Order: sequence, then C-alpha cells, then structure tokens
Amino acid sequence: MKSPKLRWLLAALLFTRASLVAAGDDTPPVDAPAEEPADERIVGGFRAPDGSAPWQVELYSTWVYDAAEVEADRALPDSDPKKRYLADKADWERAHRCGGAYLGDQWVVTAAHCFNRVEDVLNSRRIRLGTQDLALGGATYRIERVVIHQDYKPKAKLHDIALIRIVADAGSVPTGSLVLAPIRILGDKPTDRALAEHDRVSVTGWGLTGARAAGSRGARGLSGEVLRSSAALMQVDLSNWPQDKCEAEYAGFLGPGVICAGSDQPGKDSCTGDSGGPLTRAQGRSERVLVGLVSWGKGCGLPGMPGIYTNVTHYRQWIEDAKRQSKPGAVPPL
Ligand code: 4AZ
Repeated sequence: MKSPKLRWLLAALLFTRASLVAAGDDTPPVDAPAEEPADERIVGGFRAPDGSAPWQVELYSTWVYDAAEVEADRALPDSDPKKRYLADKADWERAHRCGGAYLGDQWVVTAAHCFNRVEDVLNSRRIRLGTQDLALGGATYRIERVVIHQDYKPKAKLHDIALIRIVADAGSVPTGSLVLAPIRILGDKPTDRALAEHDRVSVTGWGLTGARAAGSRGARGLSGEVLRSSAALMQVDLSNWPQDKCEAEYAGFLGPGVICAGSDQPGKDSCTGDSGGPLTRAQGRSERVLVGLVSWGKGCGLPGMPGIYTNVTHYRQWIEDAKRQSKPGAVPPL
C-alpha cells in the first residue's frame, strides 16, 4: 500500500498534468455565449479535464436487466413516464444512479435521497472510483455501511446527506490507471475562507445532459426529447447564489444546511444522476475543497433557476460523529 504522502504527491502530479493538458484540449470556454444550446453536457457544461476531479465517485446499481425486462420497457409508449429506454442504453447508463465525493479512509459522502426507495442497499448498490469515464471502468467497491442523516425526510428535502463506508471488491481489477485522491471539506482548516455570495463554484457529474421543466417526471427534455447521461464526467461552473434570490424560488426549503448555486447564463445546472456529487470551490492558489452535494432543484437548466446543494461545511461535525458511531452493515430505514 502506498503511503498517504505518496498518494498525495501522485495526485498532485496528475493534477498539474491535467491543468496543462486542459489549456489545449477541446473544452469550450467557460464563458460561452448565453445563446449556446445546452445540448450534450451535464446541463450546459463541458468535459471535466482529465484528472481534475480525482475525488469523484459513482454510486451504481448492481441490477442486471434481463431480455424480458428490456422488451417490456421497449413496449411502453413514449408517453409513459416509467419508460427507461433500456434498449438504447449501454450497461453503464442503465446502472448509473448518483455521484459522491471520496473523503479518504474508505469514506464517501453522497446525498441521502440517493437511497430513497432503495432496498437491500448493501447488495443492490456499489461504488466506482478512480475514473472519469464510466464506460472504461475504474475500481469497484462494495458498500459496507451507510449512515443516512437521522433528520432526513424525503419530502422536506433537508439534511440530504449520507456517508458510505466502502470496501474494495476482492476481484476488482482496476481498468486503466486509477486517478484517485480525497477531497477535504471547506472549514476543515481555520485559515479557510468561508463561502461567500457570488463565489465561483463547480459541479461535476454523469447525470442528465439537457434542460428539463419543473415538475416533469422521467427523463424528458423541454421539447419532449429523451434526456441521456454522459459516460464522460461533465463539469459546469456556477456561482453561490445570493440568499434573497434563492429565497424567491425556494422559500420554506432553505436554511444553514443548504446552498443555492446557479448561473446567469441559462441552461447551466446539475440534474438527475448528478445527485450526491461534489460542488467545489477553490481555496488558496492550488486547492479545491468540497462545499456542497447535488441535492435537488426545480427542473434542470431553466433560465434564472438555481439548484439546491447540501452545505457540507454545516455537516462537518455530523460526519465526524457518524464515522465514529456507525457499525458495519448498519443501514437505518428511510
Ligand atoms: C434530481 O432529480 C435533481 N437542478 C438534482 C439536481 C437538480 C435537479 C434535479 C438541480 O436528482
């Protein structure tokens, strides 16, 4: 096993390489014109530069659809919100559920709502890390325990945070080179600058890539098109939304436990499938720290509409307590 110091050095090297490569690759400029259609991205984002999010993890389902299930899904009319278009999807897209962030020492933080209506979590879900490309693999881990915030209620949507302890699969052979490093939480160091209104933040994920109306069920876009996920990790750059502007859209759902983040350019947002994934901010010259987790929002990528993120800094003590008090195999009911 490599020492933590060596691992950090490795991550730092990968990072440096990533930022050098990023300068010349095909990612569009962050400040693309507002008219640009939000077509093939997180929503309105770009491919996260290689190695830029080594803490990004995926929560995926172990369910394997058999031919009869795929056929039954194909037979559903387009108007059925339950239709999943399984026949059109590769294994990775069928299995993808949520994002998450690796905190180190086998701990992953994600959104509590990723476990809504999930049965037998320890067997029905797994974690993938060390890759930005879901089609290529990474390394897979089983879930040893899950701690869902004790006050989380699906309807109220507050306290949307859960901790997962992972154990490497015995037979898991990483595909390609693993790009893995933990991220620390904003507020862990006394010198950290607190999150302020208008701070620039970034969110990454493999979630749906098109704008979606508020209240619409299923994965249909604004003109009825089927929304798809992305095998390549996508990134969108947002800003910490002013409290009063957020209040106008989300009164009754706000508090110290949530952050609002959005963009003045329409069509830039996170969406279903990005849930639980990291919202990060720069801290100092060369570090990114975790500030939020994708939680929910009205629609996806609608003009002037921010999304809601769990304020991870607010839950630092809860995270420490949950690590110490949890036991293997424990999953509280939802
Ligand atoms: C979701 O369904 C979801 N625009 C996540 C994030 C956002 C909307 C929906 C934010 O999990």
